[in-house]
Amino acid sequence: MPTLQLRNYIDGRWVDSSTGETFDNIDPATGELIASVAKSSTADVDRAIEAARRALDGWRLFPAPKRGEILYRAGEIMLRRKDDLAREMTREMGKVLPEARGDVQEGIDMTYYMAGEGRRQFGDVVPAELPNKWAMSMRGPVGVVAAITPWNFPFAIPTWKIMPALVLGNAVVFKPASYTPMLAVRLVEILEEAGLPKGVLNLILGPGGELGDHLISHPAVDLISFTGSSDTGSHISEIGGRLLKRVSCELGGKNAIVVLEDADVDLSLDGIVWSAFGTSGQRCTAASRVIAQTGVAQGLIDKLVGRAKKLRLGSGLEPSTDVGPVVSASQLERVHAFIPVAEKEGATVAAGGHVGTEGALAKGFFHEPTVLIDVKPNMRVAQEEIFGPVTAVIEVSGIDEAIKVLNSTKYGLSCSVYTRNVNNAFRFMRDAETGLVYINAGTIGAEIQLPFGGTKSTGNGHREAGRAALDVYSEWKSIYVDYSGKLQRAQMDTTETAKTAP
Ligand code: UN1
Repeated sequence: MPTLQLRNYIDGRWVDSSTGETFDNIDPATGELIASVAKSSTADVDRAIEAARRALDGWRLFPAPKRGEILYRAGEIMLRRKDDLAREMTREMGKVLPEARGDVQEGIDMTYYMAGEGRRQFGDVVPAELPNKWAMSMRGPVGVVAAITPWNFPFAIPTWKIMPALVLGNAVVFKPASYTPMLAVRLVEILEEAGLPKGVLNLILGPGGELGDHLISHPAVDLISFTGSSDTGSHISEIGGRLLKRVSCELGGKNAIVVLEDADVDLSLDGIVWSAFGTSGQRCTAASRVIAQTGVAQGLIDKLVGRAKKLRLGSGLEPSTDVGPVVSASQLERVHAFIPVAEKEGATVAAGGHVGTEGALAKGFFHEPTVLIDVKPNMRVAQEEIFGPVTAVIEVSGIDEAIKVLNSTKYGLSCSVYTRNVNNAFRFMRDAETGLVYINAGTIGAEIQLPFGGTKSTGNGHREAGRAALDVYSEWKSIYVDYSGKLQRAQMDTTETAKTAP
């Protein structure tokens, strides 16, 4: 069978890289070649941006409800193709099939939600301080959006950026992670089929680095929306900041599940196993810390170790698999390098800790679900994002210490507390310095109708999803209409006009 070719999409056409160069797309469970992918040059990036710029005016003037209808049609196509998309996702980046279906579903949810915004995009009409004067605000597009997306949610996260951008009348240049070009191509195909006019959405494939820098520093790009590591986010913000572009970053996390002595410990175990080892720990919301109160710590550790050891590694396409591979050989190396770091600092590996090498596992990039104990809050494994199936258990004396430890990292994305005490739950909701807080549930699984994002080094103050996403992808315009037929001076004529008002 000839190798699948994945191409760029520029100005409504599927095209090879201008240099003809390609790179390989690899199945992380087997090491097999899935596709040959266009490796774009900076000239391709220029073409994509120019096409977006040309399409912008027509799209801005296309009625928003009609833009929403295209999104709605895209959502219908996604729903019909859900299983095929999920299967391709599992092959491309490894997550187990039910989770891949969840990723596609999250994309469908976001697409429908933003389709509805075609008929909303509310502004305000407010009273003016002068007579015979009208005051209102409305949203308009920002311009050309560079959407730079990660491989861990290769379908959902692109929809978080592309759908609000499109429904608000922006044109987009989409640069997905180089590990997941296939799902990016599928998403663009769906929008093309749904009737998106040419040039409104353009796809550029290839590794970041030079390509990414060229994209974000191009004068015709107005907004950069990025999800990925804090280091790259800071690099992008530096360039974008210097050029006064709008930059929205969704970055790392070091999320924790707190288990207090008044918790349902067995329930917390389900949440911990799901949040720490689901998606092989490769979610920015993954629970890579467990903060346990002394009275329940040992029992919790014993059960958690038992559960972690029972999880089956394997291809995400096999129904018997609990935990799939990590995305690449280099990611496997990065994750595994944390084990000696933890041991050197005095932590103990209580479960897992090895790279999977038995049988078929040797061909892919597998890491055993790992539980670290004897962890102190300042150790590297308790502070740094690992992005793999590794979680660190920290013991604390009570809720005060738990909240202090929870907030002691540079990140602030997600957290949870297990407690049956309503007072503790409310204190936790108030004092947790994270963008997402869960009570009696794990740290993963945010729904698209609420804001998604975090504090501190997790981002730069923006939120994706929900109504909040509209603020990233639109400019407010405040409009005053004076129909008095004379010069009226705001802030100065108020008393006078009050006296003379009809
Ligand atoms: C991510 O890992 O970057 O809340 C996104 C969750 C998912 C999204 C995760 N809905 O875990």
